[in-house]
Amino acid sequence: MANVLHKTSIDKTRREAGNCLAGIESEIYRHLNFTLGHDDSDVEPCYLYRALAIAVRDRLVAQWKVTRDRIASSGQKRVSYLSLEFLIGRSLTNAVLNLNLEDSVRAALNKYNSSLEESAELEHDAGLGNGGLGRLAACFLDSCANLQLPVVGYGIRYEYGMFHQHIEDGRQVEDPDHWLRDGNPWELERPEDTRRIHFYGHTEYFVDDTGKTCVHWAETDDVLAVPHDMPIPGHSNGTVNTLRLWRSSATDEFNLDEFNAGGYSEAVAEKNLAEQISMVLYPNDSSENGKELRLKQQYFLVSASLQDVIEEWISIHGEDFDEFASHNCFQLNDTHPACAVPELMRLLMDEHGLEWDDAWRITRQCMAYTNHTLLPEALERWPVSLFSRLLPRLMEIIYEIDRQFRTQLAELWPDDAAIRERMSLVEGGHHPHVRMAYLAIVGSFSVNGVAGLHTELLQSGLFADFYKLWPSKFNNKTNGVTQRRWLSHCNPGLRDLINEAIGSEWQSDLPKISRLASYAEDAAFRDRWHAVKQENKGALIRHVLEHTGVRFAEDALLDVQVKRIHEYKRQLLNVLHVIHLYDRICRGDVEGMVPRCVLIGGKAAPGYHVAKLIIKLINDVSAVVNTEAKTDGLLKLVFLPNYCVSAMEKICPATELSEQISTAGKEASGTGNMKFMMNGALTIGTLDGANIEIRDQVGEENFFLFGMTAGEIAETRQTYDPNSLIAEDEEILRVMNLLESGHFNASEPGIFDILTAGLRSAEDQWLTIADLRSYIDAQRDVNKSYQDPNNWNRMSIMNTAASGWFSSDRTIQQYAEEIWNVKSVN
Ligand code: 26Q
Repeated sequence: MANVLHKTSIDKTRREAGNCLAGIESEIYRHLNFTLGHDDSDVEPCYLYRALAIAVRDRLVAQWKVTRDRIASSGQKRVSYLSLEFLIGRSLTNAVLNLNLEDSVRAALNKYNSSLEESAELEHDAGLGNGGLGRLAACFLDSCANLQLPVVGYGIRYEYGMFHQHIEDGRQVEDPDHWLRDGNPWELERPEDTRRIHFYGHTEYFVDDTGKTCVHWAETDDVLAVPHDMPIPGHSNGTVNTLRLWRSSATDEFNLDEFNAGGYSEAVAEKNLAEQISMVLYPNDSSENGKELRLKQQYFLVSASLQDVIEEWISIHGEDFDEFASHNCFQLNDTHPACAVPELMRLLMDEHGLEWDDAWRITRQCMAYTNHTLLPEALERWPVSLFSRLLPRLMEIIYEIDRQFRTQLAELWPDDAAIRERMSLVEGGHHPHVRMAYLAIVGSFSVNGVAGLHTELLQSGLFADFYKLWPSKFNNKTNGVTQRRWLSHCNPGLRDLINEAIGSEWQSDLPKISRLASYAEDAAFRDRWHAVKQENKGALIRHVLEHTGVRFAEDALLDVQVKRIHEYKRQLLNVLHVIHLYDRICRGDVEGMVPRCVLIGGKAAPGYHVAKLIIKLINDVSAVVNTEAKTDGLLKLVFLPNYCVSAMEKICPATELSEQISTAGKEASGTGNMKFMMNGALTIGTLDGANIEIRDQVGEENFFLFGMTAGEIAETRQTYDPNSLIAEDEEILRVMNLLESGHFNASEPGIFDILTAGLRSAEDQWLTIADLRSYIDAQRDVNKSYQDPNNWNRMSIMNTAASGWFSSDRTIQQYAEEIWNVKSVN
């Protein structure tokens, strides 16, 4: 007991040291002068940022080691979160606030005539993800550190993250994101933990001294995985967890033979090949693209991470794996790391001598799989031919898992050969494929969806056969987002107002934010709430003006849709509504119309032509709408280029209306919807993904619902006739006529024909026209509610007050209790 007290008091002293003003100021000075070699007299902002970042990092490093030791000595079960994406964004403000350093940092920067905001803006986003799935992984790490859970994130240190987007002539142009070019103060390279990864080659069978048949994966091309660790601080709790990102590097011996043969260039070229693996993040988030390099990335991450965990296990327990599964859990972020199933089998059998049955029992006890999509085109399938060539030993293991699984199915349903084909891990035919989702399901003890409806649809549709076989494997974990980044840090004005009203406990216990509900009836509080929103709008309006040249009005309803551009997310539906408003304005039908500014942002996958055309349409409609004199003071539309984490930090505090308008049954969860709600935006949305739960929490009177349910969508598909719907609705007909007459693309006739033909097609997957009337009507309700600021502000407060359920702390607590079976270490 005395020991424990002693340790706690050290931690407390450390935490307090984090708040010492003279400390941080002198450390910035020291790093400026000695670490960076700059004169203190005339400091450039970028050096000030770096000196500050290193000073803050030093504090993290001290707590980091304490956290590691504490976890090691606890002997607790550990979780590895395996993900090809971690969309971290910036780290400076996050670290400063979590360390309670805000006041001292501000004071120190003040002496250099600078500010925390100025420094923060100089940091490049760590854009190591596409969108929802990657940002979810980042929110989860934040919550794990906040809850002091022993969870390590494992990912890839891409040299180039998500591309930057700019617009030329209305079209998306991609620029490389060389985010590491100025160095990265938020990582520590750990060459001592380098791992070796095998590719290609073939397998050889031999009998060892004990008479056991063993497998050797021979003549491989090897690559090294070098870890770079990023600190993940908890919220003022002394915990700093780890995100371990792997960089690929050539092996040392790669060039010897070639050098000796005089093949210098060949040797260097080979080095490039090895280093390609961690070079770039694949920028598609909704369809697999079948590239060999992508499969290499997946295996690279998985093998390095599993070896890491096993090495650490052996350093403590030796080669005894009996307790391995009760001390380790691997959470697979979608199927991207699903190779972990056969790779853990391989490591346990080929490298550590376990028998198949023992290895299989362990594997199935420690793998858990999260599904993030219902779109069939996004389900990963890899050609057996590619798999066998790149990872021959893994392919053999998959075939054996499949053989045993089929045997089990044959015993259960001897007369049903069809179900064996349907459920097999290897899809037959002339070009057989590995079904990664089925591999993940068969190899895991838990399969979860990311929102209530999504999990139900997985169980009744995509994975129905597996649900019938193993109902208890399936569970739901509705997504959440971290209120630290998505309210406290990005919206300090609202944070302070909330703290004043109800205290600050909500920052690590979001359900407490429900105490705000009673303030919705307080007129003075509503005015202050409104004032904060107006101030945030002002800041965003300046940002939009600077980046697009379009000036939004302060008194206009700020209506926002930011997310990846995809047909199922229906940015087109939003544009059709804008065209409808434009048409009404041109006709003079403006009675009661509140001024509205519509902002759309998001990236299109570079190979997704229709998504790119939607961006072009938004820009072309915007050019016409914003220059028409009649719309002045009533309507504006802009496409804000390069939507990313740090852009969302400016956008969500200012947003009044959040557009969550996907075709029901298509958006697994959505997480932007939660960020907007937390910041007091009202949602106009379909009954899709987590929108359903948002509406349940906030009440139907505080949510603008429209559109068909997932069930109605499925039914309507059979008889869908968009042309009749258009012909029978005069307002919709006018919108289509404007679009089809070339009104928005006079200089490039016909460019949007693909889009209009899609809208009119009975085969339209997204049923945009089917929901348009209902959407226009719901937007009329929005308009009406906005006319009365008292009413609107009341609803806005109620949205923030009802957002408690959508903290990723809640989500992670559920993962910890219901899947991982881990407890906090403190
Ligand atoms: C797959 C193979 C090859 C290359 C890329 C990919 C790939 C990469 C990323 C496929 C999908 C993704 C990302 C998917 C994603 O972000 N899904 C979103 O996940 C969120 C978090 O659960 C949900 O809220 C969203 O509804 C879901 O669309």
